[in-house]
Amino acid sequence: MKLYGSLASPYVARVAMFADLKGIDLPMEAAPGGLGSDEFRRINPTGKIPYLVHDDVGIAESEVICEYLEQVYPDPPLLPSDPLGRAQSRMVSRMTDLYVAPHNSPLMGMKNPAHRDQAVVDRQAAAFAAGFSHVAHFMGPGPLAVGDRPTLGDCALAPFIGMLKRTVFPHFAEVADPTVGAGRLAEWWTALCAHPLAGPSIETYDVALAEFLIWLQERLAQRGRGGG
Ligand SMILES: N[C@@H](CCC(=O)N[C@@H](CS)C(=O)NCC(=O)O)C(=O)O
Repeated sequence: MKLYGSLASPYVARVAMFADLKGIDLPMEAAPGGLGSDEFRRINPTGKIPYLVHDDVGIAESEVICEYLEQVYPDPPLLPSDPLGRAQSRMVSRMTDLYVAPHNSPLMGMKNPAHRDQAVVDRQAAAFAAGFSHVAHFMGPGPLAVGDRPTLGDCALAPFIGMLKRTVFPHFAEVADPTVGAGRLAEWWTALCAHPLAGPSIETYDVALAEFLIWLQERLAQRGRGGG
């Protein structure tokens, strides 16, 4: 079993966290030729990471990969045992993808207030607030996404929150961090970070993301100086 990806991606981090919690050693390899490259598209036609290869069969999409790992390695279970709990955990994962993840891109390039379109920032802030509210609404009993053991929903949401904590919340006061203060997402984040396996996994992702952001900044600065 091999996972194409880089841990700085929140989608790859979801799979990595899921594997960590299961105790699976999942070897990771960078996408040959880079994301979206012709070379990588010959392996995965979407050009995206994560991409799992098992017995020469490719599996795309982070959520599908996690569901596959759940079936191949059922212990410890990372979906609740009851159907309602399962649906709640899956909803947190799906709501993250549909109602949280897409709102980040329009803010890229607007960190500098001089390059800011306030109407776009306000629109994205409202979209984030609605997305967080949906996610919190559909969580099960706490403190984690569903109960007191991490499941699929936690693995999906945590990397996105981690990413927003580095790339959005500190730069856009309009976008409120839902894990600060009181409320369901604050309760969730505190409990997840304190979990003996989930906490270190979140930390590992944060380190990888921080390194990637430094690399990206240096690359952009180099380009700005005409370094190609
Ligand atoms: N829905 C996909 C999203 C994966 C995704 O967008 N990955 C990004 C990295 S964060 C990527 O590979 N982008 C390269 C591209 O779009 O060419 C999943 O859940 O796996």
